[in-house]
Amino acid sequence: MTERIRIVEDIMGANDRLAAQNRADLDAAGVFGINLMASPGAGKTSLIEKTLARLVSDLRVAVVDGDIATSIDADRAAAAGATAVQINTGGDCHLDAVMLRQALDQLDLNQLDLLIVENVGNLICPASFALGTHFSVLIASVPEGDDKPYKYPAMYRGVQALVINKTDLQPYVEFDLDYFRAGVELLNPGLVTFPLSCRTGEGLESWLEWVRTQLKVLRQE
Ligand SMILES: Nc1nc2c(ncn2[C@@H]2O[C@H](COP(=O)(O)OP(=O)(O)OP(=O)(O)O)[C@@H](O)[C@H]2O)c(=O)[nH]1
Ligand SMILES: [Mg+2]
Repeated sequence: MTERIRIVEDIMGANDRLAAQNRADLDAAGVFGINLMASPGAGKTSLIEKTLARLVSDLRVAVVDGDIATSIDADRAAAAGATAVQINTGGDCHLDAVMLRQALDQLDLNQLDLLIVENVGNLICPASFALGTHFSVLIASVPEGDDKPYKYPAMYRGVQALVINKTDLQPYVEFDLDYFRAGVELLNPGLVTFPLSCRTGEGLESWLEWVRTQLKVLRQE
């Protein structure tokens, strides 16, 4: 038992060391990195598309897409104007720092402003693996249900911003926003939250402003 724990600690330690190296490389190039996590279908690629549509005219953006098998999402990101790198995890349910390292090696960081990583759709495993990005952002979506903070606490605890997507569906599904927010507040008090709809565009502006501001803050440090 003791031995098994030590091995797990070694693996996580190695991941964290490589994540620190990834972060150092992003910092050196002044690239703001976001690790976008969510359950399958919450709207990660949709938010990336909407973000690119508004930002690629003045920012140079790369998207690293983690998926179990296909390149569908990376193709969508490329079509929306990003430099896109696909990582197929071959079945793994999360990205790790080694995989991001391999993707960064394919990019010229000095030619970028923003890096968006789309993690594998999953509310459990991605929470355990640091990548080296500056912020982890979780997308919850209204049809998933208002109990998700209570059921997946590690994910909600470990992020620096929260998007609540598909607000256009609120009239049609049972989603108690107060109950949802109370769960978030217990786990991650004061978490910056952006309710929005990728479908209608409502609420997107505050999200885009936050991304722009974080990039400015990074470059002033
Ligand atoms: N009604 C509504 N549908 C949305 C919204 N955002 C995304 N969708 C739809 O939700 C579905 C999944 O969106 P994606 O952006 O592919 O979700 P994803 O999180 O990238 O999915 P995976 O990569 O497979 O985990 C698509 O049919 C989108 O059109 C929204 O704001 N409102
Ligand atoms: Mg996707």
